[in-house]
Amino acid sequence: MLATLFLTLLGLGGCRTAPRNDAQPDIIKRIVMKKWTIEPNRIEVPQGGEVELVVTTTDVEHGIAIPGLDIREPVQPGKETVIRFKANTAGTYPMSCSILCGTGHKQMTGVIVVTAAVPAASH
Ligand SMILES: [Cu+2]
Repeated sequence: MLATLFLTLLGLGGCRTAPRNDAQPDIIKRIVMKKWTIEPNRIEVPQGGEVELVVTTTDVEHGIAIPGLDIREPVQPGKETVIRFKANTAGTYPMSCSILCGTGHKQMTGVIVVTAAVPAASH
């Protein structure tokens, strides 16, 4: 219901900056980066879904890198980094911070899990 409302509002012509991929997202996930975690550090999305990631930082500049999905974007304080992708292939895609941000930089890791499509009956 909320998603429908959100999409309706978008359809009415909000002045949102357009991400690279203009397909409407099925799934929107927020990611918060900070010294030295990525929260949540595990995100599951269903195969075939149009996914939007909204990434923010609560301290310094970080970067979100998901090499298996060809994603690498800076994440700056006070801004939302909006990334869209289609989850074509099931699997586990490691994500990490791509900008050296201090001693705990290497701890900033997580995974995007694209779960294989299942029969509709299970929904
Ligand atoms: Cu970082």
